[in-house]
Amino acid sequence: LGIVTAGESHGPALVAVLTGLPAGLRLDRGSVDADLRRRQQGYGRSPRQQLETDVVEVLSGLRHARTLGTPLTLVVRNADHRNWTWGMSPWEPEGEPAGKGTKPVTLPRPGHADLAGVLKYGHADVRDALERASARHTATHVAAGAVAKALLAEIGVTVAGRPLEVGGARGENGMREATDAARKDRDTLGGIVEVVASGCPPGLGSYAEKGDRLDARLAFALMGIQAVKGVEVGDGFALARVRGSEAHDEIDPGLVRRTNRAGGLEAGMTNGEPVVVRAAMKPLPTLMKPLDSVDLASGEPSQALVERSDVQAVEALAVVAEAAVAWELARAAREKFGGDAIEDFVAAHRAYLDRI
Ligand code: EPS
Repeated sequence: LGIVTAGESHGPALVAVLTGLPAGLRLDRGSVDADLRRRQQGYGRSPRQQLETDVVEVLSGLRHARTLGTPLTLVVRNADHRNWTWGMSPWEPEGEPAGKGTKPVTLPRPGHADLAGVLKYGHADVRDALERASARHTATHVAAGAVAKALLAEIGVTVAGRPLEVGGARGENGMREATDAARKDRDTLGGIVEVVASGCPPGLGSYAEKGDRLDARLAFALMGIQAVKGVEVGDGFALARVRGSEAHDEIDPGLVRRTNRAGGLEAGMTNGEPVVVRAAMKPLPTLMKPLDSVDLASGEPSQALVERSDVQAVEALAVVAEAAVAWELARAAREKFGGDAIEDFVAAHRAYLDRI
């Protein structure tokens, strides 16, 4: 499976092109849109989410809700673009400047792509960096993740993400209280999410090479999400503090494990237990009470850009992380079971289970 995404946060649309899907996979539009909606919800989200009602459009690769085995093109439009038609015009804008994005941004936010982005690419306007770096484009990865989950469902694999902590607080009420307190202080928060994949057969991924290891690939997939600063597989860092006798998952007859400290992954392969991974998100870098920065136009000390922002987006991250894990597992399953046609994929999975 391959994926290429494109699109700016306030441009006309976000796009994903998915390659390598078996033909004949049934997709349900409602399920894709439901995941897009889940990503937009969550306590502490930005007012931007009231402007957007993300839905998927398909431009290629699908006929009568079944994949054709050809590139599947998914589009999510940015409703907010109507306020940025001059500011984000792909071509030389026509007429007088109007709407948003008409003045260059020169106040980089610590923690965002702003400073390194303009230095790297030689942009004069921070907007030229922040638009693509924005977590808005996680919408396309969530749509792709919904497709991956449909493929995984064919072999009985389910993937679910959930928030564990917001700003160090646990439990629904604790997370809300922490969010309210940060909002009141015009500050932002991060948090921790967990994704569990059940029904994975043993042997997805491989120890043959670094790049084949599924734990490494899942870490890559999660670290690639905006604002993620840490990834843990199973008991992760805690395993470094216990003895071997308390760290490993002993094997019972029937080849089941008494514990799952490894998070379902040994030597870069699934071992038949649920895959458990966690991702840590830093606090969002757009603060209503801005951090110190430098005005790139004058070189003088100043304060960072203040725009509307989420207080926290940890629930959104849970959905995005679920999609990332689903995508990587679907990729590993497609490598293991092949399948130009969905029937071949399912039959190879069944034959493998019979063998083991
Ligand atoms: C984001 C900044 C905000 C967020 C955005 C990610 O956008 P805006 O500048 O338009 O208010 O709302 O996330 C989304 C739009 C989304 O759909 O998740 C950023 O800088 O990363």
